Amino acid sequence: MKAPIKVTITGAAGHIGYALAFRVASGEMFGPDQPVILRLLEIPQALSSLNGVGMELEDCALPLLHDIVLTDDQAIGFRETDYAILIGAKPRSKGMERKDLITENAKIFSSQGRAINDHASGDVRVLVVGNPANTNALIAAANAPDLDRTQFTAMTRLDHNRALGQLANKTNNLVADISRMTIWGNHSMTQYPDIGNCLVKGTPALELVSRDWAIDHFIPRIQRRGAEIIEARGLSSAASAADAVVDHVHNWALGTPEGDWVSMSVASDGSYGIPEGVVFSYPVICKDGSYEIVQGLDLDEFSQSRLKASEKELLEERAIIADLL
Ligand code: NAX
Repeated sequence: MKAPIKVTITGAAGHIGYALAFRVASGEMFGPDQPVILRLLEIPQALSSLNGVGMELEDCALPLLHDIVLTDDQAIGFRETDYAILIGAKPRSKGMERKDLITENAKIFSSQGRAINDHASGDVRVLVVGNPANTNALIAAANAPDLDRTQFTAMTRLDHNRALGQLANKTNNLVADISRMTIWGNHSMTQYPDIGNCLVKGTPALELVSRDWAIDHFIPRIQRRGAEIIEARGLSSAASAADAVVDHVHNWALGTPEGDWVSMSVASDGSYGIPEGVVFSYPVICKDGSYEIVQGLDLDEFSQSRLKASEKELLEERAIIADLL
């Protein structure tokens, strides 16, 4: 039997964490023959609730789950971990300014970046989900000097999957028929869901749907999908967010399908004119546990202006937390 993979989930008693832990433990993230050890990290006030999650995990009698660690101690939570999934974050409270949200969360992610640096496996891979996810990933990476910034990513896979769903509906196809979807930029309202390179059963998507539909309906719908879910459920996306975490890490660890790519927010290497280091969502191809940004895609004037808008927002966010970098 393979050696277990250690997976840390922060905020594991929260909505997304609760939806995620069972799926990781049942083998969906790393495959049906790969045991896992779960390290679930919470704040002290949530430990009772976290204990309940631990009990339920035990009660599932999952053969791949070799151990469960429940803790509010970062040194224990990140000890020798292979994958750190950072979900726990401060929610935006009523009347809170965006700047305050960024500053509050910056404290959490700088501290977790240091703890990952000091305690995790040297080969750890980090996925930041807690918002503002891209800037939190930048902060965590900046506080982990012994690790490479390519080990830190942020999640735009939920946006990517939402985009696949909407295009499949519109063209009366299955999501499995669609390839080369791209989310560019920040996980925020400035993100740019781009079907310019998409293929539907091998046909360019823009031969099947109009550019006007993409601009007037598709893009704003993906950008606002989170709000649409909250309006309908009275709660934010949790199951679909957990599903996107499974997809993101699964592809990163085990590779993307031949001929396709996925969207991941990664440290820019200057690709497509984005300043180096900014954590920006790109189309990426994953293989053997690493990723490469897809190069050479044509971006028309409209697309370039969308990338610039997201870049501007990310640079503004970076300026707010510059003292932590
Ligand atoms: P919840 O409020 O249900 O859960 C958050 C959990 O994190 C709580 O149990 C809390 O005790 C814990 N927590 C807070 N600070 C912590 C810390 N320092 N260490 C460990 N645990 C800590 O929120 P939930 O709905 O699960 O959402 C979590 C985060 O995901 C939010 O920031 C949310 O905005 C973000 N999202 C990001 C998405 C993305 O695509 N990148 C999509 C979904 C989601 O909106």
